[in-house]
Amino acid sequence: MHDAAWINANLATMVSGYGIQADGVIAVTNGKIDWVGPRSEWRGKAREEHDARGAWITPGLVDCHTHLVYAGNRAHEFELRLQGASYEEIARAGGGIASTVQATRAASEDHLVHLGKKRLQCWLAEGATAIEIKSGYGLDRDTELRMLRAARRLGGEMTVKTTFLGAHALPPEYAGRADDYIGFVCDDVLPAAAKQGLVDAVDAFCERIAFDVPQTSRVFEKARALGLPVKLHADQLSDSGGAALAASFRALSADHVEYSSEAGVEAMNREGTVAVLLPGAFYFLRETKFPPIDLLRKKRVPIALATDHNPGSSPVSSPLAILNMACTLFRLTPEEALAGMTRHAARALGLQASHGTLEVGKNADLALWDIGAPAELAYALGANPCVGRVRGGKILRAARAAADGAVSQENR
Ligand code: DI6
Ligand code: FE
Repeated sequence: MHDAAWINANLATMVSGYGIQADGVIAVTNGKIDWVGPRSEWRGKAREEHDARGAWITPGLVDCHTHLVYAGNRAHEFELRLQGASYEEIARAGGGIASTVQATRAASEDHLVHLGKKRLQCWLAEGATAIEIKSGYGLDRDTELRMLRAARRLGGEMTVKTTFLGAHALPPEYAGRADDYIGFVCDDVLPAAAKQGLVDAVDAFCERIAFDVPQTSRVFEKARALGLPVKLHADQLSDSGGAALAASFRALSADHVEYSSEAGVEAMNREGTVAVLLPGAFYFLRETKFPPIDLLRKKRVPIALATDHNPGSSPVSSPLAILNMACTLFRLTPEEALAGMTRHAARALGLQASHGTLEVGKNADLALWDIGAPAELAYALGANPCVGRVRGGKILRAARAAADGAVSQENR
């Protein structure tokens, strides 16, 4: 006897390609998927049987790169940029990340949780069941730890993976002393955060406006010593050798990678490092340098997608909009885009054993959609078709229809 089953559903299992199972059934027990297949072969019984009424079911979306916890916003900088200032100019003039650091340092943990919860509603409404949240707007011990604790507290809403990003920017009190700041991060903040069990992975911003390769390596050496996996903001604004550096530490992912070289991409392939593309930042900063998509495809580097939600370069709170941007801006196929927010995103977080596909043994984290075909998830912009979300086998909420799915007449 299964705990629950969804019948009369079309499944995009995402095991390979879309992995389509038309008129399928998915059953769950103890929070795990324990049967997936065609209705014609379903002989099981479930304590709760849900009629999905023709809805499509995909794995819950996984957003593998966000800076969701912070205070304040940067709408004013948006206005400045529209008058001609560049993102780098604003950062060099003391705005940018530094202005969010100021606001975040002044915010209590409860307030950060409150703001985070409010933001998270958009991800919940669009079928996300897992999200990564970085620190990096504290840049001092107390605030970095506070951000990570706040991120952990958001774990009641969905699976949250926390990433320590102490090496995000140079705080004003360390102006002109980047090496000293890296020492402080490695000897003080990171060990303290790790000791309190607040860190699932370690990230850094390797860029000419942030930290160079030797500084980033020091942070990664420390992560390795603490037994923590790494990921990297790599080659976003220039070819800083970030992709190759990430790969040399067997990073879970190298993110952005617009300027990554062929050697960098080859190294990622060798070491199994996922490329995380962030079209929201590309769009918002009006970048023109495209990530090396064909090379990533050719070298068989898995391509994940994420919102990069942050107040400076990607104030995007819609995973579905990112699917669309990945196709429109980067020419990914809708199938690649959906795989990028499910299967490959799970891998970028080290969650491939439990998330990202509809397979026996994985967590019963599902999203139900009022669509006629999975390509619609990437095709339409601004019309949220999510009609249900299941986490660990439990129905969490319906965005706008019955909790067990309801597909409109025209999509049957
Ligand atoms: N790269 C980004 O795009 C964000 N951080 C990073 O390392 C920007 C963060 C911000 O501008 O607040
Ligand atoms: Fe980022």
